[in-house]
Amino acid sequence: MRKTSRKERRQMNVNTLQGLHACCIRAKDKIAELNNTAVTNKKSADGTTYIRWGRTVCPKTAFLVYDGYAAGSYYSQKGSGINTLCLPKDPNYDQYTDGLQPSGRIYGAEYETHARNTWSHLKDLEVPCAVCRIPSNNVLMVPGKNECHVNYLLEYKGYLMSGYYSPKGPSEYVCVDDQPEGIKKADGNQDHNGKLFYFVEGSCGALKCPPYTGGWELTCAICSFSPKV
Ligand SMILES: [Ca+2]
Ligand SMILES: [Ca+2]
Repeated sequence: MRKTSRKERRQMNVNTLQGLHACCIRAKDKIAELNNTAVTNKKSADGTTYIRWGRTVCPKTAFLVYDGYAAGSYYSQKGSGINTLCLPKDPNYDQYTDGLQPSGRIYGAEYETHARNTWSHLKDLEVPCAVCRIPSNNVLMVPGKNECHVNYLLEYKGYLMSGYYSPKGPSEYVCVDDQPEGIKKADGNQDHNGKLFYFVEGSCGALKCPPYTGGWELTCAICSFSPKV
């Protein structure tokens, strides 16, 4: 059997080292990928959730818990809940009584945006929502801003929306994503008027103008605490 020369042995060592180097790079990439997955699917109780109104997906910084239908009380009825809910698409019922009895009521939500250039195409379409989980446990909605303050990371920005200003039904202010999705109703009738989403305009007086401008639609931002250490 022929003996391997010193030159051949050196070349074999170089090949082995190159193979190990490539293997290390692949392992490093895999570890980074697994770390990223671990953060996204983190099972610890750290972190919090927020609702991304007007969208069926979460930003890349967040994990989708579920997407569903924005819903609340009927726009012209004075009762039921004041808050807006993100109803899951797969409800579970337990005990029930057919038909309507004395009760609270809940209705799907529509964009009521016909009086504007912006989003007029969404009028009467349903408002979706996505429940998003993030590792940060500190989230706030900043009304009137479409960017975040120092040490806060922008989750999404959009427009402040609420029910109609004149006393009708109860409502709250929510932040709707500035790339909204609108869902057509299954029955084809686009105008059921349940829970309604209107833009919110500033009204000068007790509201300081400037800095605010009467009649302009307010923006909003959802921001998570993310200090740069
Ligand atoms: Ca409507
Ligand atoms: Ca206006």
